[in-house]
Amino acid sequence: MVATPALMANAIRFLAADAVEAANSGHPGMPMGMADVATVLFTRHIKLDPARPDWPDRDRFVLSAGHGSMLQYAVQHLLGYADMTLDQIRNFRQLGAITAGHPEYGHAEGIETTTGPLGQGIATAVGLALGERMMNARFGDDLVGHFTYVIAGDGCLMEGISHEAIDLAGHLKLGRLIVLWDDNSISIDGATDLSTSTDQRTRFAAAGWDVIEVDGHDQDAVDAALESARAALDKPTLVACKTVIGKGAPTKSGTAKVHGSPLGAEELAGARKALGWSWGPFEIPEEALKAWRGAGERSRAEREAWEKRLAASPKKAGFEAAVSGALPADFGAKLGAYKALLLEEKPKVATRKASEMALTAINAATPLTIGGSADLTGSNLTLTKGMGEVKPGDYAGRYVYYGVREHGMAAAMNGLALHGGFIPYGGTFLVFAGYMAGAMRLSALMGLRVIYVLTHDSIGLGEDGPTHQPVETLATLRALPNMLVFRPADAVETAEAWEIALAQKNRPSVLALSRQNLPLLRDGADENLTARGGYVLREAEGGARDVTLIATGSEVEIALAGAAKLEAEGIRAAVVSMPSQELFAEQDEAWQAKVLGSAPRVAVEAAVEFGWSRFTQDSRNFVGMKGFGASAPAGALYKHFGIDADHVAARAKEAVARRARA
Ligand SMILES: Cc1ncc(C[n+]2csc(CCOP(=O)(O)OP(=O)(O)O)c2C)c(N)n1
Ligand SMILES: [Mg+2]
Repeated sequence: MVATPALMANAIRFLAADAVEAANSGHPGMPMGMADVATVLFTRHIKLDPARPDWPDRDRFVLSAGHGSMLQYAVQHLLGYADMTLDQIRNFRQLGAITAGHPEYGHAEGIETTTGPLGQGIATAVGLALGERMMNARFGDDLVGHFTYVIAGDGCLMEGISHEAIDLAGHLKLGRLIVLWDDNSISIDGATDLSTSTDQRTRFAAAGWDVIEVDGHDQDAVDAALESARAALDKPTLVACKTVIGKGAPTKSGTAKVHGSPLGAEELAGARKALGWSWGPFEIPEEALKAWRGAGERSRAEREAWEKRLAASPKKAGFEAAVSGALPADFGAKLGAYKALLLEEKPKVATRKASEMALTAINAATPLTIGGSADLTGSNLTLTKGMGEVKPGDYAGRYVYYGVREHGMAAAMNGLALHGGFIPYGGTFLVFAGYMAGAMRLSALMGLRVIYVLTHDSIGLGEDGPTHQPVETLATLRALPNMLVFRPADAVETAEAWEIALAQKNRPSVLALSRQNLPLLRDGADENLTARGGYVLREAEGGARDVTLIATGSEVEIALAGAAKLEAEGIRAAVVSMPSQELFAEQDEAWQAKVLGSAPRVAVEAAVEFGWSRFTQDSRNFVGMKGFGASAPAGALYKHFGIDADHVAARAKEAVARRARA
């Protein structure tokens, strides 16, 4: 017997519903509603080979509606991904299983990105689709030509980030991006008309998308829609799939009740009856499994032909190097030469300028870096000569004008990093990290090499005032696991921070950079001291330390001035530059003890104290901000908020006196 398309879709429905039932938690509604659409997509259109899940020219699939994770796991099992066993599905949502509550990048083959925070998937997919076009521009149609498919729900389209993503994708004419919208008019609180009246079709069309509407349970209609979406390559396509959430559940389908809880034994039995499914939990009829596995082999010949083309291609070495993400062998030497030049020339520049100088060397030394900014190119100094702009329909350039879309930019950078072939970096003001927090969190959770160039890093930006002056931002970023935060003090530390960020395989970085000029403080660059996180920049003279001053970025200069004042009064002060708390925390105890010393410690940073006590062990030992900044020239603000050599010396003396009394 040959499996009907309906039977194949029901295999998804019951794997999902039974797994949710077994876990006693999860979301059956979405997989049951989108089972027909997924069956068409995965058995008739998508190009992938479960035997080679990392085939670089595979189509990318993103389950933006990540709560419907069981749809993805069911499909992967049915297609024949070796790691997605029936046991894994039986253990849905259990500790140690690859079938987590939401799809987690790195847990199972075929999961191209972590989703769950609604809207992230569709926005990440923009980066995946852009990465495809950019790789195509570099390596040609022979090696690169794939689609990015997204399943998004009502929630994804309500999220603000979807606006940025849709707008950017439409503008860039990402014609190989196809979004399948689970248009079921239901979210958690009930019908979507409780909270939205937007005509999504008009919205997407206005952003430059093709829009197709289809009955999401008519498999042939979905097939025809995908056929035409794939043929129209000049614009991205939205396929609005009208579906019934929880399709098949006799009393709960079409309602919010089926969104996020197990059906319950009675309802599940009713669904079996309604859909004519006579098999038990986790049982798949042989003909359905056979048909699915056959579908899983659909693209094998294409993959083999692609491998032959790669083997014969003159671009093979370049392609493989790009996909590996490795920096060229001479990269370190080139950056070393640049650092040596800094020591000769001793430039007094803002660290944002130092970053631009470093990028000039970096972008010439590797083709992998892709720059960009959320409409602050001239402020972030992220564009270097000759990068060329990424334009609609022309993707050969290396610089993306992301527009005023910080969150969309961060998610797109995640997509570029996930796609492979690129090291994305992008700029905005440090204070707007809050606007992209959702995507930055996913960079860190997924362990992606994405580099955030965040300038105007304190009250030092001056006149723009407190809306633009970060005070809490460094602390929030430092609290984010797996994110490296750098606040370099001069041009050498800035170059070192770039070198470390680029060398990371499994974590993103933030470079917090000053608007104001800073002197060159380092007199050597043989060892990358920023890699130590913190180091003694200036040891106390003439005997053991009385106090250790710890500072970052623009305040290292101030700490040095404070140390000089103290010295004049006979108090021996060492100055520690700590460009990265995370890297310092990773050093061995001996290094940490040597750097921090046993004398009282005072931290100096033009931000809130939060987090510094773990190094100073006394929250009073701090010179920095207590609240928001103000609008005035930078010099006046530093004076007004008491971040200067006098206050550093005063706090240090208090700390020394307290220690003496103790
Ligand atoms: C950013 C974010 N906010 C809230 C949630 C919690 N949440 C999960 S699913 C959902 C409703 C989604 O509705 P829809 O996309 O229509 O999914 P459906 O109910 O149709 O499956 C919400 C609010 C989330 N996962 N992410
Ligand atoms: Mg919905």
